[in-house]
Amino acid sequence: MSYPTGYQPSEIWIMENENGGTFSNINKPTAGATFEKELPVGKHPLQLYSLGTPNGIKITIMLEELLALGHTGAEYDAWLCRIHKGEQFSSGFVQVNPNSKIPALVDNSSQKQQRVFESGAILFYLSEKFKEFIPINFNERTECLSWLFWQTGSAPYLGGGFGHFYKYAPEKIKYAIDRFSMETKRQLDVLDQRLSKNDFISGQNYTIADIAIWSWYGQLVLGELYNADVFLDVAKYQHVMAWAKKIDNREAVKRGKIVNQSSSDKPNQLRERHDMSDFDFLK
Ligand SMILES: N[C@@H](CCC(=O)N[C@@H](CS)C(=O)NCC(=O)O)C(=O)O
Repeated sequence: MSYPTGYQPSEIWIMENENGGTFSNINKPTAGATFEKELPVGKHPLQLYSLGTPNGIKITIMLEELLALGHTGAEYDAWLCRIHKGEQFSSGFVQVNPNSKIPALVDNSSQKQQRVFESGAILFYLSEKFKEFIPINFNERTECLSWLFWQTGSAPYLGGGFGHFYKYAPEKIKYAIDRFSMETKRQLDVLDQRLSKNDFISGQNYTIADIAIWSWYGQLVLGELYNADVFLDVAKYQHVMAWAKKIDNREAVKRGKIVNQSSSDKPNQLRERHDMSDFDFLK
């Protein structure tokens, strides 16, 4: 077992300057802007401020899927928000998302500008706006939204729990890694059982639930997240694996997952996206 030996919580928690973790330089216990800076605005109706993390690529995949269906109103400018440099705390970003997390979207297509934050809310907004990737039938729609909310509620155990302690924490704490590995595997089993009886997460059609869940759990089983595929023995989840590969082969997914990518361990990167021709280097 590895624990911080001798640690006793004080009566009142006090922030220490450095906890040594990967995100220690940006994390703090207060909200709001820390510096004045406007966000850039491009020529398209939709302005996305994001980063190519699993939460970020949900939106770029959705937008690329909409464009692939011919929805020109889904044209977008994707601007890079470098969260490790604290850009989510600019006054412009906080106006779009008071929670200072990517992704954040501004829709300038109508007279009244609309901001949308939270990746699940953005996916839902886009599916409502374009009437795509969400079932019309009330019961099927409810099933789809249940899975969408499942994703936003479950992924923090995968990302903030498993991923944080397996990859980012300054020391390997067995208790934390055990707890969140167990929960991540339980979640993979939930998905595997669901996909053993359905082609896609919410039924027979590809929806925003697949986009949201693939970005985390699909990438995880494909070995594209935390390099944890062997550790979590993901090959065991055969239905999740087959579904993940099927979605990974979609052209819109191939495009969407490289937008706002700045991570050095990803093979293809498109730091900003302003036009379909930006993807020409993939051909
Ligand atoms: N529930 C949010 C989570 C968003 C989120 O955690 N974004 C992370 C990157 S994946 C972020 O911006 N972190 C910056 C920070 O914590 O300061 C969503 O689904 O949009």
